[in-house]
Amino acid sequence: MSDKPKVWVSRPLFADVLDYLARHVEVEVESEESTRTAAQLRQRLAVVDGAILGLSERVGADVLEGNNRLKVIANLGVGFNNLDIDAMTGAGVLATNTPDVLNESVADYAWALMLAAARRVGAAERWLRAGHWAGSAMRFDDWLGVDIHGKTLGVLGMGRIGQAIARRAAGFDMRVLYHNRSRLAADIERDCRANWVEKDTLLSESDHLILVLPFTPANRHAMGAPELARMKPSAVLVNVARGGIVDDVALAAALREKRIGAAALDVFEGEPSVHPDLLALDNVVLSPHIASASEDTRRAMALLAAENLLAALGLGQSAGHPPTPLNPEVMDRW
Ligand code: 8YV
Repeated sequence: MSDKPKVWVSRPLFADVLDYLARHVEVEVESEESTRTAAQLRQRLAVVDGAILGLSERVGADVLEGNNRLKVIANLGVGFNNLDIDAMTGAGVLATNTPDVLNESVADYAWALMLAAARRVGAAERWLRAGHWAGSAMRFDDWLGVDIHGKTLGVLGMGRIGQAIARRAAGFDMRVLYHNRSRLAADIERDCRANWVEKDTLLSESDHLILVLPFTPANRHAMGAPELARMKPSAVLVNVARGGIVDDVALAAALREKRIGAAALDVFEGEPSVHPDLLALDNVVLSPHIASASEDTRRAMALLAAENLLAALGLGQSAGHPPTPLNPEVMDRW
């Protein structure tokens, strides 16, 4: 039997990242991503020193109960609403996430969704693939979308990803408004060419509104029926943040009744299920939570998670100093 620490990786990862881990620890990796109950997770985590998990694994006090071995959970994502940080701190387990390495790729993808929804790329492609183009008399005023250039971009949640989204707007000659609990420093606002406004103003003035808020209980349904009602009837709404920030049923109703123009969603309440009301609509672009999924970025996220995991176990090139800890105070108690 190996005397190396033992770690569990809950889904397939890049081979070179697994090789890096295997140089230092005994690794058990799942060959596919699957949903586990709290009891299954508790069992799995009871026999390892560390784990790399993803957003579909929820870790709370119930999962950690009686576990005296586990030291670290490295989450594959910047968001960590799947982890109960207080419960982890109470149990002496370090939590880490993967900030920054994904900012630019998520910003790229938010733009891809905004462009696709505004110019009806998904619906047009479905129509073409269904064979409707050949043989149809296409009209000059068919397939009209709304412009992006010269319009007003709104960003709700102006952290590092929000700022990366805003900076891209200069190339499209857009006016940029944002709302955040706290206003950004003047030099960052200048760099992003963005102006802070109240949330109501953001809702009513944005032609295109991108949500980049972290999920907290207070942000649940931050975009519900009352907020949607304030938007322009031509507006495009994009969510690359978290399911649950938008009330999906209220959004589907607003899209169906053309109270807003279009939407694009990468995240959903209760994902991987998508509400049937959304699936029934043509003016919404839907994607399966892939905003960070570029080759380079997913690799960088996996490597950062691996580095965090090893460092917490006193191994690897950052031994003892996990690069991006969420509750570093637990390390004082080890
Ligand atoms: C996911 C994300 O981690 O970083 C986050 O918070 O939501 C994404 O990058 C990724 O899609 C894997 O589920």
